Amino acid sequence: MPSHDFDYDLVVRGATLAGPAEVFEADLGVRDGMIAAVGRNLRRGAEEIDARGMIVTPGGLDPHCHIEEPSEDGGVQEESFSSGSAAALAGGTTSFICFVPQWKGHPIAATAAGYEARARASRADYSFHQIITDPTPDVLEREVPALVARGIRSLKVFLTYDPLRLTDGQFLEVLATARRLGAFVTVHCENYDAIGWRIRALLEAGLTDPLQHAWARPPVVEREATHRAIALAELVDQPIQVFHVSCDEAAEEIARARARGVKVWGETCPQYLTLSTDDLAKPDFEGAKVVCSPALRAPGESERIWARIREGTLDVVSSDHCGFSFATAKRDPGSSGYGQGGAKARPDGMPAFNAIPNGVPGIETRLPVLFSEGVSTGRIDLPTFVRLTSTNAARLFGLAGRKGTLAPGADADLVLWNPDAERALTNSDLHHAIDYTPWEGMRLKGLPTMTIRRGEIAVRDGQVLAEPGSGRFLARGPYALATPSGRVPDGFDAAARR
Ligand code: DUC
Ligand code: ZN
Ligand code: ZN
Repeated sequence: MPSHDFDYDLVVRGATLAGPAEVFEADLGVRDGMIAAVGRNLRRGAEEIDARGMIVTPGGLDPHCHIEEPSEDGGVQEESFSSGSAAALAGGTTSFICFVPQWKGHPIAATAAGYEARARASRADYSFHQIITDPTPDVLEREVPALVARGIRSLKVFLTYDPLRLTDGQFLEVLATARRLGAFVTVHCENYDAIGWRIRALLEAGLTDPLQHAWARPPVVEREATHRAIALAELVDQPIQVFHVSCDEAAEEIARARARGVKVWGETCPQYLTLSTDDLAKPDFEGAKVVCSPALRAPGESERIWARIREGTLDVVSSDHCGFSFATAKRDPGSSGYGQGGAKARPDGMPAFNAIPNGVPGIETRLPVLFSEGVSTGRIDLPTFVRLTSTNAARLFGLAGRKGTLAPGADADLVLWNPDAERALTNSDLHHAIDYTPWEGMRLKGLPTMTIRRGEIAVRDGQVLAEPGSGRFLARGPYALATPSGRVPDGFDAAARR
């Protein structure tokens, strides 16, 4: 509580405030961890921050990151909740949503409690998407409703990856379950059989380099699965988000569906906005650093993704943070479920492209790279940056009003930016547990100088002050965006009868 001498616990004074709709000069007053007032000449706070010359945005909400995920063989990703959340905060992200795994043949309960216990070490606020790999009647009728009741209100399905993928029939059952429960569904869209077929042919031809990861899963593979996922969601009348759109062809499917009124949204990631197959083609296995799925695309494709952002088809930029160190895990074909088609070693001992664990680390660099490449270059304006990095994810995942806004009543999650500061990005400055960044050496213009999480200074000048365990679980209740549109073919609602 503020003492009687002060009206606020904290006042951020004289900043340029950048919200989702406008940019304006004002002071911002914080009380009890929440934004209490926005206006000129606010009365005194117990703590005052002189933010003249700075831009203040809402704290980032990263709705797609893989942190400390266990693999079925007993391993665990090296990025812990402590290191991953320190990295998030240092890069201006104050909350994130990560994934509770499920193994085929096992109930959700076999993984959920252990994973949720690990997450309590987070320094940033967090929530979960539940991955569904084995939608048995017990999972759909008993376990998922119990999760939704506890505030875990989004499901994630994969249409590819050996241990994770669902058939179309299973996907339909998940969509129908989500609809009944008012949950939201996110989808990894790539065609499993097409990728397997291409992988076998490439390996038979002796083509095993990291670049061939992209050859195994060209845009048509993503476009087909995006089209199919949307069509099945339309059939059920269940809102979905297509994760990590990498190419214009897939974005086009989303734009067409939205034009006919389907409740579908699209996400992309900094890697698809800034990197390309040129990075995958780097010699000495360096290309493995950017093996992720969907794959990086040809140079030039990223400008089309920027254009899809500006037209509003893609309205979230997540990190899809999924770190595997270059010296260890990226060379270990057994170290992740994120691979396909068996573990093949090459004569030089390195894994063939299909056995390299998929993923890039980016939870700390997401906002600075997007600010520099988006705002500082003039590709997007500040409100668009805010919507892409926090507001739209909050709307999609049931956190609107609480996260992603500078309005009174929201959590006081703030990032102070120096728009003129410049620095070359280098991994030794980052806080994640991974031994490289795909953006090594990139010149950044516009840097976060302070991150405030629920009114407390969590990071100042690169030093993380928030303690492990200080993050809070974000339970999510029902919300309108996740409700169906009311349109089903022939007026026959198959999902309502399940
Ligand atoms: N893609 C990745 O690159 N890594 C994790 C999962 C995914 O879908
Ligand atoms: Zn994915
Ligand atoms: Zn992912």
